[in-house]
Amino acid sequence: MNSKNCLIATYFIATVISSVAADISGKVTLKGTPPKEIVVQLDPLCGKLHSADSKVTTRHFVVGQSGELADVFVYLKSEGLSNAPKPTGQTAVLDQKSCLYHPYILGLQTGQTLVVKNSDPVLHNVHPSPVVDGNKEQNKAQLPKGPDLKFIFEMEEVLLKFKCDIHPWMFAYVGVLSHPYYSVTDKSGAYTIKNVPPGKYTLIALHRKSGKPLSQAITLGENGLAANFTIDAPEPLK
Ligand SMILES: [Cu+2]
Repeated sequence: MNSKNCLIATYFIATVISSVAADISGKVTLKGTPPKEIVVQLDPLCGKLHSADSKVTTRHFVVGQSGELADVFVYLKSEGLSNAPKPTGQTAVLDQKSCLYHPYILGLQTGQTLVVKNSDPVLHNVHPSPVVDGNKEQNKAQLPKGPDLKFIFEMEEVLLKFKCDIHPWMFAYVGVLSHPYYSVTDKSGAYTIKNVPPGKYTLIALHRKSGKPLSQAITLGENGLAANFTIDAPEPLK
């Protein structure tokens, strides 16, 4: 093989290797009875956006009939992932609807744009409150159905709190990671982390109100992997 062909072959092999990727998926279940949610006292403007007979509560434990636990942030520990792909230009979206943030928990990559929308006929105040140096605290008013706001964070922070200073019940939490390998469980407790290169990792499941995150050492092959977690409900306060 001459040097030119050798170079082409090397490029081809490198491309094939880097294109092998697999999914990590599974379910998260809550064991035990979650604490009762607290009814939120809305102000009159936000109250009008909900039907009179519906009660708005905190969203700490969103649990299905068989313990399926939503809003668990499942992600890979960043060790060994310094060569992970950078954000592709696709944005993440956080919306304000009926005076609540949607979603409640979401993931974001460092350097990726988070678009915050206001779908409400109500003024909101978007106040990301990071605690990690290098992530900027900001506080921006957003007019009723006003233009989108955009935020970028440069440092990992799990979880970074968003709040609204006008409506003290409004919170969202953003898992900011330096790589794109994260997911949030849906109402069936299911998550999928897509297109991960094969390797050894630490997989972490974090539910904001359940104490310590759980972790599993995993070895991901080309065929993907299933990994489930069971999270204990916190002990009731005595
Ligand atoms: Cu608000």
